[in-house]
Amino acid sequence: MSTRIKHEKLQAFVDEAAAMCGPDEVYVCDGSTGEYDRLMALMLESGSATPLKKRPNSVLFRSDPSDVARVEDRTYISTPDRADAGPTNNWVAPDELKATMKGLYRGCMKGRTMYVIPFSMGPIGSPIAKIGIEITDSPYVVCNMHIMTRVGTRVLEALGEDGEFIPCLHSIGAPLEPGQKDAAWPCAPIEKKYISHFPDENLIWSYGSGYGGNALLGKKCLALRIASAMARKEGWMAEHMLILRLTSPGGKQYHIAAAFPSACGKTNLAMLQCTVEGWKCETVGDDIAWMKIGPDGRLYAINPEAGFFGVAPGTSYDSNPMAMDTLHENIIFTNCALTDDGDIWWEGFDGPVPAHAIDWKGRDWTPGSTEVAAHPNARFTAPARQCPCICTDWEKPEGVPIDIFVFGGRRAGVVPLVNEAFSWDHGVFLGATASSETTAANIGSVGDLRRDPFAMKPFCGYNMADYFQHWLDMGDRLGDKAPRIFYVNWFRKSAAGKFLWPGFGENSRVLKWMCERIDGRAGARKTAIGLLPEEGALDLEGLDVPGENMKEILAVDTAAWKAEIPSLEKHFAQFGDRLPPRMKAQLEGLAKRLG
Ligand code: SAT
Ligand code: MN
Repeated sequence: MSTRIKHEKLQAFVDEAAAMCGPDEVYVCDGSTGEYDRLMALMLESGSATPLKKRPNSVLFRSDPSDVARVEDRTYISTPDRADAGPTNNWVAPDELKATMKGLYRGCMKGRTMYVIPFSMGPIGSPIAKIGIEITDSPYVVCNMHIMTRVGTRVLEALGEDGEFIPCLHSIGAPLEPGQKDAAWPCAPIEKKYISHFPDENLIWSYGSGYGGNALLGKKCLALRIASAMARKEGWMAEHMLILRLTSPGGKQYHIAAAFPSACGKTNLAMLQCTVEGWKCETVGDDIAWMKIGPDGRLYAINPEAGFFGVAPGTSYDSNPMAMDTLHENIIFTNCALTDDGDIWWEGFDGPVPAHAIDWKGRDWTPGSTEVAAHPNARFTAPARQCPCICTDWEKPEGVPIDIFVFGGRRAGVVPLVNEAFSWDHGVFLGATASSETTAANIGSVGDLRRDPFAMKPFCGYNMADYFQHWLDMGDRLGDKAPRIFYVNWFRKSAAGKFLWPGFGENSRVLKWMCERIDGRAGARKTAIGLLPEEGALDLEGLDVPGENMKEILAVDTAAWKAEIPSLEKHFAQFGDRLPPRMKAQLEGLAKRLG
């Protein structure tokens, strides 16, 4: 039984979508376990999902080989004025894009059910939360949304008869003719995929893909691209950041929000196991932070999501035991390999490599094969509440007060282990110029230097230069209550190509220094690029890192930094005169300090 809608505007959205897409049926989701089980049973029966004997209530999906990740070059920020999307976004005029997409949407749900998913990003009723309505023809999307967001009747109740919602329309773009057999993973070819955002109308239209951020519209589309544009208008922040709580041996809590480009260990940091004596880390969120200034003038953050959509390959008891212990039951795996005893497997999994498996394309796989068993972007969808180190306050409606912002990237050279910004403006400059070397997870040659400002390049729903200005404005409003800003690089390598810093749990030593800086208890030395830990200020007790390594990763190589200036100038030049003068002043200041 479909739930009844009592909201006129919502009913109109549903009616219009149904008239355009032409589904056989319309079903409004109630968010119940029964609903999840029914849809999952259908997908198990059709063969699009495979049950996993080893993990209760868990399944494996294999996507179409053409539909395995976000499609950035088919992702659009559609504003009436192209300049408002800025140089880092793809743009098509709203009228043109809508006309094209309406053509694709016409009759696209033929032979399928249209699901209406009321969802809340953030705990229902939180002053920071927002409600979205996703319309989709994919039961896989419905089940994933059940895990990743709060879904169903309780959201409709919160919406009432005239509450505000963000309409999100999604279709896999694969209508079914009568008698036509469905594909295991129906989707449209790449040239018909569109992930479109209309920030002026708070509207999302997605067509042709069933995978991750292309299809689970609450995540990157709503919680980052549309939310970032709303946040600017409304004076808050929507950031691509993990949130964690550190507690000192004395019981003092510190909250950290951190942004990293992909393949820099963000999920691992979110679930950090502290190696420094007496310190404890808890996870609030692993991907997105929504932050508002609270009544006391401090910045409060919520995790708008309810689950983790994590990269599977490389996740192990070595790299992230807390993630592994989240995955025992109630999980949707996508594009992982299947073992003969009914478990999942991926490259980097603990223990021996299976002698035989079924790879992500459904073929026999044996060790030594030239191809990987799990797709490099294979994923797990897991309820956050199952994480053993989930913070007791992770669903607190008012959020947690942020003390520290961290930016970072993967750099073999130049960038030291950690430095602290001199000021808010300098911190914004560090975020705006964040750089990382590409890995196998990115397109392009491995080791290329990329600038990914605030790790938001693929996710900022408006002109990135205006986004820098928004950060400056937020700092002005926060004044002396603003979080302190740090920049880290866990990935320094020796000339011989060996990592100089052990990373993982040992990164807690660096976080401890940050907390002590806040409290005025740890020393720093002023350098041209920022404030670095003074000799002896980093707690290295019980850590076996050679002194010369520490010296190298805490040194500032003036010549190497000077050589970065042209790349920084080029990066800023793309924003033309929209670049805030305060950012330009920061770059000039750096050049001057370097001499
Ligand atoms: O596929 S998602 O966009 O949800 C995940 C990611 O690419 O970071
Ligand atoms: Mn992300």
